[in-house]
Amino acid sequence: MPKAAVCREIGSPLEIVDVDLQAPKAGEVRVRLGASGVCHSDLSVTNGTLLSPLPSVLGHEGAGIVEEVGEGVTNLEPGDHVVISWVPQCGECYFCKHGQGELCEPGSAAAMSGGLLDMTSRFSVGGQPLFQMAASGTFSEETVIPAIGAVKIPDDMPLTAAALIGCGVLTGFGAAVNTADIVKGDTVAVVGCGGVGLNVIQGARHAGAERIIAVDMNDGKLQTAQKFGATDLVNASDGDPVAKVQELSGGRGADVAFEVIGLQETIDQTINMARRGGQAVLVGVPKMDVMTTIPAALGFVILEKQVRGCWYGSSNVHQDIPTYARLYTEGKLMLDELISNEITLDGVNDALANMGSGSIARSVIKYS
Ligand code: PAD
Ligand code: ZN
Repeated sequence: MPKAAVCREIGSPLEIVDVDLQAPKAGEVRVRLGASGVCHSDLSVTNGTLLSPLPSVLGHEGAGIVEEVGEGVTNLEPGDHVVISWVPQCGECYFCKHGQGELCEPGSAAAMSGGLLDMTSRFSVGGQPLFQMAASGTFSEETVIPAIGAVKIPDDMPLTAAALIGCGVLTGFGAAVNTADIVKGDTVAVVGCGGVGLNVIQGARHAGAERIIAVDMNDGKLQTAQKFGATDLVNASDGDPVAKVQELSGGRGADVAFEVIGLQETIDQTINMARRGGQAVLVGVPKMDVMTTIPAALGFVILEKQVRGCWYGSSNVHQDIPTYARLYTEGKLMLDELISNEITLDGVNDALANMGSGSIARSVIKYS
């Protein structure tokens, strides 16, 4: 019986309990988790910002080893090391065929349902079914997921580092290299320098941005941002961050500005930080009733600004996960540096509570 962290209702701490896990059905695999990162989206489920069916095994940023494969699975075998994709990508639907695997039709439906591709979950406790967050459920020693949601990585890659690829890197790095059109020499602003924002920063550097302005309210987060490639640091509590970014970019604003928090105020700031003709990329997931208040004519039409939503870094996980594993091996992707805290599953509630602390980039649960 695997031990798992279950969110029963909004506002309550996660319960650490032994759960029942069904065997993989056709097209599914059972994965023994090596590690799982703790992402702000997990916290957002616990406080009701992100709507997800409950009760549920949370966690969606994981890596592990395949233990068992269901009928018809040909792409994986027991012993394979994998990163879990929280949008399983089928490669065959309209969106996958149009280069937008992050919007995969069956994968998105599964992720939203709290189950797998047939919309049912494999977890239960005392006979009561438990949903699994985003077709994953990585706050568990073991999980069952669709085989198309498990992407093979080299056996010698540490699973703690690999886990971070599953959400923070695919989303953050992907926002910079896939969603945005950064060109060499660009000035970029990144608003929010947590686990995802730090990956936007390293992605922007990889894409050739010359100036990377990190904006946060916490000096500890800004210091970490500098290690990941930020060239200028703006503490948003010290005055208007929009004016500061404009001042740092010759009065023009940033070629590309990223919002990586999920608040109305910072979304508006980010759109205002983008230069005329520039891009604002929205990564942070706000509460469902949050509206942006930017005027249509001056905000978008006359200044010709583009606003792009970014889901899962516009990633093709089957291509991008192996690429990120390779970049890590080549020393071109900082993953170990993202891990500020290795914890056990029992420490997950503390990790969620401490997410705002300046010394934390990512807490990572390490399973034995
Ligand atoms: P995090 O909590 O690690 O980082 C958030 C950062 O924002 C912290 O460094 C805070 O100090 C900073 N911050 C908070 N308020 C302000 C403010 N007013 N001004 C400036 N800085 C501030 O979160 P994370 O990096 O794990 O996640 C960030 C967001 O991205 C969150 O909304 C999460 O749900 C979302 C996300 N989106 C996707 C996607 O596909 N779009 C995927 C994964 C996560
Ligand atoms: Zn996440």
